[in-house]
Amino acid sequence: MPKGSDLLVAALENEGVDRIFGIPGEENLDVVESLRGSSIRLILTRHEQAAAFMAATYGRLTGKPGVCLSTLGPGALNLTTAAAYALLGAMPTVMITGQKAIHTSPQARFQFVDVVSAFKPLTKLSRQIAGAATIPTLVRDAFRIAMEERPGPVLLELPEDVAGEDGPDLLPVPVHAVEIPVAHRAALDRAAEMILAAKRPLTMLGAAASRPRSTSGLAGFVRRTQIPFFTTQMGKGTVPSGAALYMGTAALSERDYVHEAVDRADVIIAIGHDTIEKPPFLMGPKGPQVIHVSYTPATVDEVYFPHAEVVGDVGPSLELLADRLEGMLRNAGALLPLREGILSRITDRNTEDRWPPTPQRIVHDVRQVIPEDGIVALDNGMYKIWFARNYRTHVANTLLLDNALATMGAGLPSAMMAAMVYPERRVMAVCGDGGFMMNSHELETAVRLKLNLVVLILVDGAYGMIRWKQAVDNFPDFGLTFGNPDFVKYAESYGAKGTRVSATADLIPALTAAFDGGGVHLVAVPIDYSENTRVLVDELRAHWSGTLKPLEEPAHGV
Ligand SMILES: Cc1ncc(C[n+]2csc(CCOP(=O)(O)OP(=O)(O)O)c2C)c(N)n1
Ligand SMILES: [Mg+2]
Repeated sequence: MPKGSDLLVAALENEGVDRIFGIPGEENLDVVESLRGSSIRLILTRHEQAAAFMAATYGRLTGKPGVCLSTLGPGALNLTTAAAYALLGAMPTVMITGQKAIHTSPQARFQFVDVVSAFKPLTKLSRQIAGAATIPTLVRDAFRIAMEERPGPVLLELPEDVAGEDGPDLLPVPVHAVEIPVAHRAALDRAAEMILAAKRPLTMLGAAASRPRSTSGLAGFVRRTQIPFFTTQMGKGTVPSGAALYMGTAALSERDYVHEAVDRADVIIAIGHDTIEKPPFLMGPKGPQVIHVSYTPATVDEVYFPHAEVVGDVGPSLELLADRLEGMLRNAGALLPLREGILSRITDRNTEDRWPPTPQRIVHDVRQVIPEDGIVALDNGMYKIWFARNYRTHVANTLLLDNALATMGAGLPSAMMAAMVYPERRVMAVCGDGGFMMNSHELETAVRLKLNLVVLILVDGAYGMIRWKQAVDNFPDFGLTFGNPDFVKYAESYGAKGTRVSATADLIPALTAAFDGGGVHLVAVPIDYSENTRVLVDELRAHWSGTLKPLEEPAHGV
């Protein structure tokens, strides 16, 4: 007779799960034993948060839920930040937590936390499994909910006695494919009419455009309409071969160079925009007409209130929309003349060799050593704005950043997951010296898993982004600096390799050597953050107040 944990593991195998990340506690020991005889690999991490970041990133990259495991109380609570990361970032994830026995209470309330309630606001579904017989259906439902648009995390709590109890000999619930309906004809006609009437149309690719299932239809839409596009931070890289129509990435909400185009657009086709992202532009009463194209209807917000919606499976719906537009858009390229001005200003100073290197130079050099399909996973810090703005991408999900929860600590685990999913590609984590230290212990996991991974640490001895905001807001410089370990020795103590870059010209050779050498290799480089204020405040302010020569007006259609 199978016990509860056997039914759970059989149900997970049925979902195609091949690895589970986490740290078991005594309440999970039945599950661990069932895993021992299964096809699923248990991958231990050094903190539950990292396990859940990895599981969420698996979901983000594959569209199928990643799975993580923890004990009750303290272990489960360590999953909370990553649950929020998966919820805000729409990453399918299944979290399995242990719990005290529910039929008897031999340990009274020791370590008891109401985990199911704690996770209600952090998940799409948070449930206790109260009996072994319900396991096959609950697991199937959990995976369905985690994957379904809008994807996100689900928590299943398996109490110790339910895991150990004999259950009926049930088969898992078979998995079948589910297609998402395509947008309604009336919605497509309405959207087409607005786009055909536009004088200066612009497409925007948002977070949901990066879903693995989205990306093929998008490229076709861009190619067939020839409307230029910009992206949000999480929508980067979704249009292969669309480079000639790329206008930039909106890393700031307003008054960056890309807003030269955004502010002139009269119709914006917002594909996959999710208002969980920091706004890529601010809608106002006199702004452009916005058409929301996504899997789910728009959430209306103060700065996002679309005028029309095309709701349905994004790829096929865009194909139908392109059918109505192809060859009929006289003004498709009206904003294109702005492109060169915008992009050349973005790349300003990116080959300057001052020491320490500028953020622009670091982004430039990283791009040189990462092939088109290579993956850069960012932690959260000031450099994220520079990478979002300056790092050009040609393949979906090749710049993994978190512009939703924007948590520190996810950079290294998400890069580790990318290296596991794509062992044949180059993968690099880029972290600040603050964010790296939040999960730096996972270097041990990365070494143990024999991953090939380069970890680039940008050293400023500070929580730089907050320090910068403090300065911009005219507060005195106070309270945001810290000391660092010797990063090279630190890496070596984990069995990884380490390099300290001490001249700007050495960065590319150091990164290249790190990739060529294989294994886990940490590269530490200082960064000159004086550019933050020089560009992101002074230069942009001067530009928009007219002391710099404004970009040329588009040649026609404006
Ligand atoms: C878990 C978490 N804590 C705090 C913050 C607020 N925060 C955002 S960026 C930042 C500083 C990041 O410092 P570092 O990683 O060194 O990057 P830097 O900006 O210095 O390049 C902080 C504290 C956050 N986003 N997430
Ligand atoms: Mg820092």
